[in-house]
Amino acid sequence: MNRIERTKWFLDDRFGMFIHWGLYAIPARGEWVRSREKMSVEDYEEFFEEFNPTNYNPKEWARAAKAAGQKYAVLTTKHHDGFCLFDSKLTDYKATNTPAKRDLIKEYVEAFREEGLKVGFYYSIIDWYHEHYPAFGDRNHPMRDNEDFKDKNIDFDQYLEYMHGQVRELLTNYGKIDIMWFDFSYDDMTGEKWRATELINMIREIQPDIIIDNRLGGNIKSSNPEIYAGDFYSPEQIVPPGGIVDENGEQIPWEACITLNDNWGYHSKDKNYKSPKQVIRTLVECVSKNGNLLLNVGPDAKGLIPDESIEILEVVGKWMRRNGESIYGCTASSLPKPEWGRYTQNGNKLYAHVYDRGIGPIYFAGLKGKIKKARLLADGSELHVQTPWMAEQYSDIESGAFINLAGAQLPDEMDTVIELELFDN
Ligand code: FHN
Repeated sequence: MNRIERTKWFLDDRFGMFIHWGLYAIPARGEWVRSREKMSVEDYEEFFEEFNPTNYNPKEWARAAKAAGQKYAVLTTKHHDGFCLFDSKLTDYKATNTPAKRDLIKEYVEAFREEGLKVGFYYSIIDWYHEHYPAFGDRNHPMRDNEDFKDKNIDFDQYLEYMHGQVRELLTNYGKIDIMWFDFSYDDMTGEKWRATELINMIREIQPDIIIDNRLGGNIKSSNPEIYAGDFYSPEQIVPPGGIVDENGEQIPWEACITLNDNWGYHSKDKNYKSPKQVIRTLVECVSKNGNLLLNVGPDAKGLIPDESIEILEVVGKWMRRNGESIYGCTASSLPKPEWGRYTQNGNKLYAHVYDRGIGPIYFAGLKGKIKKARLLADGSELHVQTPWMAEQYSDIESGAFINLAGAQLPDEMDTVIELELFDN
């Protein structure tokens, strides 16, 4: 399979759930708490000894994702702190050795598969726990300034054996995995520093159809990318203004990963949540630029997704139930972005995402004589294409078409979608 074949389902599904969860949910100050506070592994140990998410039920997570219209999920199997949510045979620093005594990844995979979602694994190639991962002088390591770590004997190959071995475990022990989400390369810690070619060859041997992000390094935008440059680009906390194309101007798969508040991992004081409208319009913007949205939740130490996140996902899901056809299987339209919102398209179905009601009819530049029929997507109700009185005297109607919307306000102020069936060319 080549990248286009491998990523077809991914580009159809468009919308996934990112889940950042681990020991850092107990201090509840985000997943970088050890680095930010230069916390020793000894000080962090209390969380290992305490971790027991008694309310962890991944079936609930899966149902919330499905109800939100998310088609796949990516869960942290190990974040930078090195704590493994899965029963790795290569370390004792794992959930099965905490009071939880559970393989949290096994339960996640089974629950999300049961709900019909595809499953992905996030795996941090950075590891602040492993003794042979560089610490003193590293850009991010919690012990980067600690002189006690200055003369440590680091045999990075021992770390790489561990890292490659864990990836093998993850892709061997949990059935078919759909996405491998590595995170992240930096400075000279990139590409073959990770023995990335060897890693990818091993992955492709075990799970040939799996898709992989671009954070092992290399240049996915090259016309001849390295084998480890990835299947999709992974912009973070941003929707790339012009989408993402390779050096030949060809579209490449991309997925924007975005938090609901300002933290990936649980942060009890971070109440700066985005609105459902912002989430819906971000998803539409991604699709209108040929991209996906991976929307993050950070469950708490008990294993519950924060109520604020659940409430946002419920509103998004309600919109998706009525308007999901304008997302799934859709891509950018060749039409320029209209003043009142955005377009997404799927074959001869053009979806007009109207954000600004304006007054009078909605104007569709370039679509004169091209619209076979128009419907309000949410309820299927008929809309009429008609040129208003005198319009020919004062508007550019050489190319445009008008559709009347009843009422001064939009039916859905978050995003009113008009489905335009176009005549076949
Ligand atoms: O450092 C990580 C961060 O904790 C989080 O996992 C994000 C998600 O893509 N990736 C890295 C950079 O922010």
